[in-house]
Amino acid sequence: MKLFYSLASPYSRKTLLLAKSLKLADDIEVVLANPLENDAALIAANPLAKVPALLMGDKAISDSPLIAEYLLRKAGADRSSEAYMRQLEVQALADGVTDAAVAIIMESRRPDAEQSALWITRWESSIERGLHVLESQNETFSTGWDLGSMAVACLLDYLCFRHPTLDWQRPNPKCAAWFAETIKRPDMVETDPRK
Ligand SMILES: N[C@@H](CCC(=O)N[C@@H](CS)C(=O)NCC(=O)O)C(=O)O
Repeated sequence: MKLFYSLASPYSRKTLLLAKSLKLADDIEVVLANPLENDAALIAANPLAKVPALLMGDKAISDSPLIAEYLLRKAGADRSSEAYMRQLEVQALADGVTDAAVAIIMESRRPDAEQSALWITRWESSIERGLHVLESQNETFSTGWDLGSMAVACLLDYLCFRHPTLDWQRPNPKCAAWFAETIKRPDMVETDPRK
């Protein structure tokens, strides 16, 4: 399997963390791709030209929750439990907050006159509200290392990496305390986007 991957992409990182935790990483060749350069091999795997995309022979799938589902199924993980449903809920929320954080960065790269203050404010509000819910539901991801906690860890490190002036820690102390420990995990260190 080939995983089209960008170091800076929190969605890519989540799929690689999951592959590692499922002991599937040795079956995966990580192919670095910059989606904004319209890499032909990436586009052949994903017409949306986004990472991550997982290529298996002549078949490819994209969108990190779908790739995660494929990896979990391949590993024979139990996906029928209520606990797994919670993981999917946490992933959906964390990915949604990540979408808003990525959108602000993309918007900031447009010429000043073309940037939308209205959309940036909406995305900032989504981040604030989403983090507030993660903080209030922190027990749903903070006791293990699963798809939900990986999505939250990738989100929080993306905020540190790309939004260094956003003080998300002070209003969300439980998330901050969990993240301070989680970021030391060897797999988080190995997938650090700053490398
Ligand atoms: N929902 C997708 C989002 C993937 C995504 O937006 N990836 C970004 C990189 S962080 C990308 O490839 N952006 C390129 C673009 O939007 O053209 C997923 O979970 O995989």
